[in-house]
Amino acid sequence: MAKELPPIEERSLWEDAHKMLAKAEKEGIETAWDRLLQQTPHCTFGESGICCRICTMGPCRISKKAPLGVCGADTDVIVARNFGRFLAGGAAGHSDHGRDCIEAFHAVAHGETEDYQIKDEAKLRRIAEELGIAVEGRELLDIARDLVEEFWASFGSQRSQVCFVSRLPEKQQETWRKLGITPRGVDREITEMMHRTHMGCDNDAANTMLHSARMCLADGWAGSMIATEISDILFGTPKPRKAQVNLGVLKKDHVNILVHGHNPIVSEKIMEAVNDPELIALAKEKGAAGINLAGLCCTGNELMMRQGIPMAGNHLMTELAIITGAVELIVVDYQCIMPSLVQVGNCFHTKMITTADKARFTGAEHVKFEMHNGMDQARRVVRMAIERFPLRDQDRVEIPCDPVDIVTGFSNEALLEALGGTLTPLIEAIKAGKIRGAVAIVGCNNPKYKHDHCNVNLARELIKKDILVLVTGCVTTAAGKAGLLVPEAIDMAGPGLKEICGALGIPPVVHMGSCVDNARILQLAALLANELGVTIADLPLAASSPEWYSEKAATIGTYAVASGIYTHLGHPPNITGSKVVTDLALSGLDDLVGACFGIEPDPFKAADLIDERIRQKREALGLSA
Ligand code: SF4
Ligand code: MSK
Repeated sequence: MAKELPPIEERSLWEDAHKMLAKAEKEGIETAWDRLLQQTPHCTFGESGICCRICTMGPCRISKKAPLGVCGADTDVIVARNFGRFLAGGAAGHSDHGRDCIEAFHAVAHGETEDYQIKDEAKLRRIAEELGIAVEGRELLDIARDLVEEFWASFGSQRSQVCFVSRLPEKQQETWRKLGITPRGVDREITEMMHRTHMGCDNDAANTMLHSARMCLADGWAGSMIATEISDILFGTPKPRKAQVNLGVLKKDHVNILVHGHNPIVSEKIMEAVNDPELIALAKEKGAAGINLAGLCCTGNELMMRQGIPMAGNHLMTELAIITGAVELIVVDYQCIMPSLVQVGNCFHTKMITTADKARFTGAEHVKFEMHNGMDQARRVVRMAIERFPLRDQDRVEIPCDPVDIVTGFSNEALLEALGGTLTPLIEAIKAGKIRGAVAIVGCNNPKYKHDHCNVNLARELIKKDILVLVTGCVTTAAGKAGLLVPEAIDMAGPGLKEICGALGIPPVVHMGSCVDNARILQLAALLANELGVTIADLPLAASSPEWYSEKAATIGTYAVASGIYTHLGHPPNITGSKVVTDLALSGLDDLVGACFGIEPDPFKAADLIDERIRQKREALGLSA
């Protein structure tokens, strides 16, 4: 890492980012790139995972001179424990989001709220039936109450497996049983990870890694999957719709409100409140032309997928969105919200509102959202935003570009509908080699990379190779800004993908949702495997998180691998200090679950790596490479 900041053009791929970084420099506002430089070089013990802080006989740092911690733990044990706890953070994040969704569903099912309703009754009945709950002749809320209990059971330790493991091919379930990695309960696996990694428990790196797989599977096949299914039931299952992305979605003459975080429970209510005629009239009284709502990160993805609300930016654009000077208020729930947003907001008139007791920020105002008061609190927050409009200094406002059009909303239900109600056309296209495979590009930004360079170029390279790309999380905005999320993007695809997507009228890069919605991709993989009578590991699929930063992204990668999906990462987690853990991640897991991680920072080389994996899977299925 250089000792000085790279030129602005080298920090991000995008014009809107360049302009806001220049504005930040001119106005003396610090951003993540400045702080990264201050933190560079990073601690090499931390980077390779060989610093242990698990007890107060330490902290212990492993070196040639001191190869063991005070307790005798070696580098493999220390790395495996650190990595296990890192993954536990990610699993807890997604799954606690899932828990909040169950609580909301519980409140609706028990008639404890009027602010939230069931929007997709058919989906509720379908999932209940799938999980063995009687639906015939029963009231909807009766079924909902049973489904709530079924979901709760996947969080504790009442069951031998979490509910959606049943979606997997039997052969794959058998592999998990033999390896002892069938997830039993979300909370159980996370708690057990904390227990195992206490001093004096699991002192066998491979064994700790296997439990990591089990815990992450609990997230993928329960915590996250439940979050997605309930969000669809309560707010509607996404359907293809148009939307727009980048900082150009902010409006100079409107009150601008940004929603940031992950859970749609808050943002859906904010969306309803901005459409309240009384509040619109109040905004006009204050001199604005209206109220404009835009999203950031995954709350943005949730609102964009279901409601077509525009997306202002992904992870590294969150500070830059405020630097436009046009944002009255940013309302957040949890995860991926930089604490610096309070300070950046203080450089302008921008107020930050927190809504969850588990994610409060010093300097922000707290407006607690609960099931019984969501709508009232949303109106209160929107009113606060309107009151701030007269405080805006219009001379400091810069909206740096025009928005880019995208198409979003590809839930599995919507994909199936586009395919005519069955997977057969997709399977035929795969067999014929017109679609050679599919890759989910997911995850974040990280200022250690040129912002979105890897996300975009990997997607571009893969579609050229007739590989369908599915995106979620912050990669979505990157793909959207690059013009990849519209049907016309087929002109950038290889001939086979162009033909199939052209016939279906879908983009070659398909937006499937937020971080928790990676569960949609797991489900799609299981549907394909079941249809073909193979396991997920046999399919020509891969995943990638080129610019990842978060614990959650590592957890997603681990559940993808443990589910049989080869997963590329732009950089390794902090595990390189252990040969045992690194070898397991990069190859050993392949023998156990049929997939492993691959590391490659260059998106062009990564595309070749993934392409080669897909070629091997196709050949093993007896298909042309
Ligand atoms: Fe050191 Fe062992 Fe304590 Fe870790 S658990 S800090 S290696 S003594
Ligand atoms: S928000 S986890 S930066 S994708 Fe889901 Fe974006 Fe990564 Fe957060």
